[in-house]
Amino acid sequence: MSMKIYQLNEEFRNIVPQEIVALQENATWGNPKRGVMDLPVSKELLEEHSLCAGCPESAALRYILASLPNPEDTIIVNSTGCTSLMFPHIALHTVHSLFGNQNSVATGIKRTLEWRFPDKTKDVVVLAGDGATVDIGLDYTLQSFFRQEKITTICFDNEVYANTGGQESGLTPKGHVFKMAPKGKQFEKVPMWQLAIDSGCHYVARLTVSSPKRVEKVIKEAIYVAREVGPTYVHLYTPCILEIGLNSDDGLEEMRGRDKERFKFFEYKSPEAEEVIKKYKEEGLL
Ligand SMILES: Cc1ncc(C[n+]2csc(CCOP(=O)(O)OP(=O)(O)O)c2C)c(N)n1
Ligand code: SF4
Ligand SMILES: [Mg+2]
Repeated sequence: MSMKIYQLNEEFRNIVPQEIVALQENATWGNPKRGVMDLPVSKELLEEHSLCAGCPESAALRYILASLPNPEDTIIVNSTGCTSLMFPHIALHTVHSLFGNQNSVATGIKRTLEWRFPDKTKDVVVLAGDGATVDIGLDYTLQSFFRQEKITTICFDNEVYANTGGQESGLTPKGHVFKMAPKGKQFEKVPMWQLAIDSGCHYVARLTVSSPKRVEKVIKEAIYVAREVGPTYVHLYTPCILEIGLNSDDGLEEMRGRDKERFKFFEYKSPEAEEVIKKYKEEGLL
């Protein structure tokens, strides 16, 4: 690793996945201008992850990891679900929290780091599925917004409880039928991005992960605003190709279709957030 946090044991150099060797040799850590353009030479999520082949969650995480401005001092708090299958395969500080508790755990970590390292920048990012963020964890998610915690919350919305076999979630659209929701969803999709604005988030974005550059812009803005102002929320459509019956190479087309309708790019910035974004643009970091 460029920041010498992870060191490759030389005796294993010939047998570890070559991506680990590439990561040690080419990692972009320490360069705040790093981004998705670096992915051809260096990527933190190994190809041998245990998600379904072609799952858009893996592409989304790859883009996010490439876009973190400060990966060596970033802690990602995750929750149970398909997203948690990726974390054993990445080179970054992560915490796996009990399902739904992720924003409370992140709050404790952020506050402790600010107290322990007052002169250092430490970014805390929550990354969890729709079930964890909006159903079982909704209270903890919103309470962290009300308290103005300086953390970024990213929801991977695949509109279903994928990891447990296809139950409907609050983010399933009305009428959708899943294996374990055979009658079809009876009520509307929860407008989580609007709840985030109403609950005090300073930067909110809703998008699919069809465009890596757009994901990079959103993640950087969300992290810089959380660092300086308060809570930020990013809502990403990462369809579960398995549960909606698509092939492994259909995820991108599915997202492009949704770009034009219910996941049309949407962004909200508070006046304080606008100021921070302007400052980082002037510094050439956005
Ligand atoms: C406290 C607790 N309650 C319930 C579960 C069972 N559980 C595991 S994953 C999951 C659903 C995850 O759905 P989501 O957050 O949407 O993530 P996805 O798998 O769709 O990425 C549930 C209910 C659990 N592991 N722990
Ligand atoms: S079950 Fe769905 S969300 Fe989970 S890894 Fe497979 S495609 Fe991705
Ligand atoms: Mg889900």
